[in-house]
Amino acid sequence: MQRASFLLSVPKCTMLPEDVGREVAFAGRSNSGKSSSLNVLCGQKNLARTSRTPGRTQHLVVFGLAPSRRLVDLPGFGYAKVSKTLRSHWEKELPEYLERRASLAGLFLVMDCRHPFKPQEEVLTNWCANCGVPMHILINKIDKLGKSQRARVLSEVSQRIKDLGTDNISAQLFSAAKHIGSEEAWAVLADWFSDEPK
Ligand SMILES: Nc1nc2c(ncn2[C@@H]2O[C@H](COP(=O)(O)OP(=O)(O)OP(=O)(O)O)[C@@H](O)[C@H]2O)c(=O)[nH]1
Ligand SMILES: [Mg+2]
Repeated sequence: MQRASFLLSVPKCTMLPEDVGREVAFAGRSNSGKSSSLNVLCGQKNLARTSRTPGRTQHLVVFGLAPSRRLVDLPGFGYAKVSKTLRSHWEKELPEYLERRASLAGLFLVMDCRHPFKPQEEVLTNWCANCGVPMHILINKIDKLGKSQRARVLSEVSQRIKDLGTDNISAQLFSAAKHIGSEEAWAVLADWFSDEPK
């Protein structure tokens, strides 16, 4: 992960690198901390660009880890102020990426712990449950919560997953700001990127 380096940034799935090997994508609402989480897990401060202003990541941004192993930082969804044209572009492009990308080994869904499971997050989670694409939820920004609130949000999210009756979705508490939860997340990535058959 520490050797991750920027490969390319593209507005369309058709411009992505060849669809071989394995890829893990970071998805979630705008401003949930996708780019920050990716940086923390790669141990590099400024690998993916982050910002206080939602709508920062506007392309599919691809980072290479090793030959045929990639991370993809996806544009966030749910940000009303992004132009209508850009929003409708991503509403088409994101499903295209999720449905067509054969090398997609799994999705990291980065959620803000203060309001988990907004409608689009629900849609994405249901989609993964139905298609069997592995999903790992980072319940991010837990530095904003006290101990009992952390436990409550984890149990709420775990219950939602249980209700879906699937075993390809998992969740954990995380804080990109305070570097909490990296070991658990690395273990998931190591599993998804391993050479074992999918
Ligand atoms: N307190 C706190 N702030 C965080 C955490 N993770 C990210 N942030 C802040 O949240 C804001 C958004 O972070 P980004 O990583 O740019 O979010 P993103 O999901 O990539 O956003 P888009 O690219 O716009 O979709 C920044 O101001 C980060 O510093 C966290 O764990 N705790
Ligand atoms: Mg981003």
